[in-house]
Amino acid sequence: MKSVKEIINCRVCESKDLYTFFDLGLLPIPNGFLNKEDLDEDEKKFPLVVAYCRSCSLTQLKFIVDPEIMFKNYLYIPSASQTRIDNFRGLLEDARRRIKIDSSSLAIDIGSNDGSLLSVFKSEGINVLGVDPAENLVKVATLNGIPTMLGYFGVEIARKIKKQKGQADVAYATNVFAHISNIKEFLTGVEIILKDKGIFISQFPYIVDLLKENQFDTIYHEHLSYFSIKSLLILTEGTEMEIFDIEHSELDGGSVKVYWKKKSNTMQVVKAININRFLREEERIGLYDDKIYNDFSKRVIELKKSVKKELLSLRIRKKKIVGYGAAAKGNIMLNYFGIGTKILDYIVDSTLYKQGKYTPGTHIPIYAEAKILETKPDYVLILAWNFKKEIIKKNEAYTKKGGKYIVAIPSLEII
Ligand code: JHZ
Ligand code: ZN
Repeated sequence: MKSVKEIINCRVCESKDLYTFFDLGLLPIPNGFLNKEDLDEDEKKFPLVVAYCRSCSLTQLKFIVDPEIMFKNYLYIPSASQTRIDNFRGLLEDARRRIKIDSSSLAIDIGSNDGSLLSVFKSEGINVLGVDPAENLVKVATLNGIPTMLGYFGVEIARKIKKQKGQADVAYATNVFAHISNIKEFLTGVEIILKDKGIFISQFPYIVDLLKENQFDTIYHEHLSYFSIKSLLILTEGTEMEIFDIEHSELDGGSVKVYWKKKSNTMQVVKAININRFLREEERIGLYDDKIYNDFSKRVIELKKSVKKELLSLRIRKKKIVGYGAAAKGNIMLNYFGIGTKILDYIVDSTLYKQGKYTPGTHIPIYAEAKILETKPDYVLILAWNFKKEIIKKNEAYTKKGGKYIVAIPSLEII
């Protein structure tokens, strides 16, 4: 694939009626952390433009970057955040409430990263298998005892799994559904790896929360699609899979857990009630009209001005500010707002792989979390705002010494 491809037809319904509502400009890929020796080199930047399909209501990127550039060597790991690990435990319980899972069951995680979700299953004696395209993470997961296949999930790898490992009782895709270009082929793959009575659970940030809470920084090159429930239902029409339940979750500032089964599976389900509730709410807030998208863009432009103004005024008063959480979304905020080393001295992050590196585009150095107490900055800008609670709780010692926090999403707040 060429390094960037323009999208003309909607990924779900093929319509050309894509309404571009927000353009963040040219940005580096959000997990493209740099080594010191790379800092003088020309960094690749890619367009970040988002559009809404007026026909099926799928929000999607107008330009997609070659996945090999983004995922081959991947520095994001879910296990760096306790809240995420807790959510993984919940996902096992979610499955258990719907099907029988025991030591004869197989759980497959698509986009299994370092194997964190499957570790929960393994610790309970359940058979596991991961699939992930990141060479570095497949090595880590395998070393941790989580068997993991290297590759992008689709029909081909699904056939291989079915032949070599058998079919799954439960399959997951957490924060990976949005990353898939050929989503129909992906669902065909899911159908292949599932037992007839098996279920598939996908979890991803929900477009309604994104728009309502000004979460513009979760729009980035990795996230090709921002699903509404309506668009998901249209997607399933041409596949062998169907949705039988949906739940909202607080994770990542608002995400949805979508439960799927094979159309041929006649198990008893709650289906219509929950799904219709989501559809009614989408209709009520105007998710199928341009206005909500235009209003969002206007608010984000205002947010950019107010946050930048506040940070600059603190710097003029010689206040020391640092960042917390070198999240992908953090890199979008820093680049789009134009926050660099003149504003932030450094960023801390619990991910070992990110420490010692520099943020893409803005070149801010990343250290371990302990640096906050060593240097006692006046303000900490929480870039991983989705984990605000966990971060503030963990840093009581800093707060006790008079440390303050700044959060920019959903709106500017000083704590
Ligand atoms: P976090 C990733 O985005 C990438 P990111 C991906 N594309 C996706 O879809 C989303 O996740 C959901 C650090 N941290 O998880 C760890 C601390 O240092 O919000 C992480 O680097 N101390 C797959 O990167 C970052 O913050 C802490 O106490 O935006 C959080 O990144 C905690 C809680 C976190 O995902
Ligand atoms: Zn569409």
